[in-house]
Amino acid sequence: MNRRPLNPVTAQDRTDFDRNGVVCLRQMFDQDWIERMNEAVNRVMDTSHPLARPREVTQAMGGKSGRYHINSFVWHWDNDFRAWALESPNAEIAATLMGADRVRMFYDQVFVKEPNTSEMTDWHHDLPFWPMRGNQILSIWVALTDVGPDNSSLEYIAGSHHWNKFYRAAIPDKDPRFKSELEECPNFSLLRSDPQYRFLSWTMKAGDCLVHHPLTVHGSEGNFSPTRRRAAISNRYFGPDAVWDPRPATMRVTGDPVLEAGHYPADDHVFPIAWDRATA
Ligand SMILES: O=C(O)CCC(=O)C(=O)O
Repeated sequence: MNRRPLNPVTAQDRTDFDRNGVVCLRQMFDQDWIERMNEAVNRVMDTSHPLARPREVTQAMGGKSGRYHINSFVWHWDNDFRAWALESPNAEIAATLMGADRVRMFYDQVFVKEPNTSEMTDWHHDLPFWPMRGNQILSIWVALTDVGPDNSSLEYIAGSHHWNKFYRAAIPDKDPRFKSELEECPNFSLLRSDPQYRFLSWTMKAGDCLVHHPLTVHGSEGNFSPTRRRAAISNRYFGPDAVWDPRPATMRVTGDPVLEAGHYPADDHVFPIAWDRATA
């Protein structure tokens, strides 16, 4: 399994990431990683591990077919996810795109939409969910299956990380604990013909990844393929400008770190160093 990205993250990738708030990187992970993580995802989807945090979106929404499964902070209790967080090319990709000498693991999330799953991922950006602030926080969404418009490709609004917006958190299963006074994120699915918005999405092969800024607005439609699963893992990493900001209506962090608000969260247990230029 490769430790370093199979292909270079280029200066053009960094420019695209800064400008659009998202970049698609092709084939950074070898096939062994993709096979290993697909097997791990199958295991995680049906586990009853006490630390598992499953969200069964289809079930919660009363859906009649398919399954939209989300699980978070899996690396805390699954060895394959731990290796994926700390020993795969993920962290180096994060550091390169952030321009950071050192990054820490924040958390991981599994997103699986089985064939014939109509539940969408509502348009949102990530930062309002998190007890964290900063510009150097990003997500690497790695496709574990081929993904296209029919099976729920992830879509972005280019440049939305520069809008100076902080939309209300929106969870696909509409969990009321995330309600807040913040402005609601528009449903951009209804605004596709509005020329002021540039929609970005990619047809992806398993092993391609999307890297996005925490304020880039994104979402995905259902998986309307009758045969093709869509599975991805999103790993989030942060760099030196991140600060702990435990606001109301933000997610609980597995491990329940006790940290000082307004400071860099240097907790080696909950947020271990995943990549350091000095030792890489
Ligand atoms: O896979 C999806 O539909 C949602 C992914 C997402 O919102 C994320 O990785 O931040």
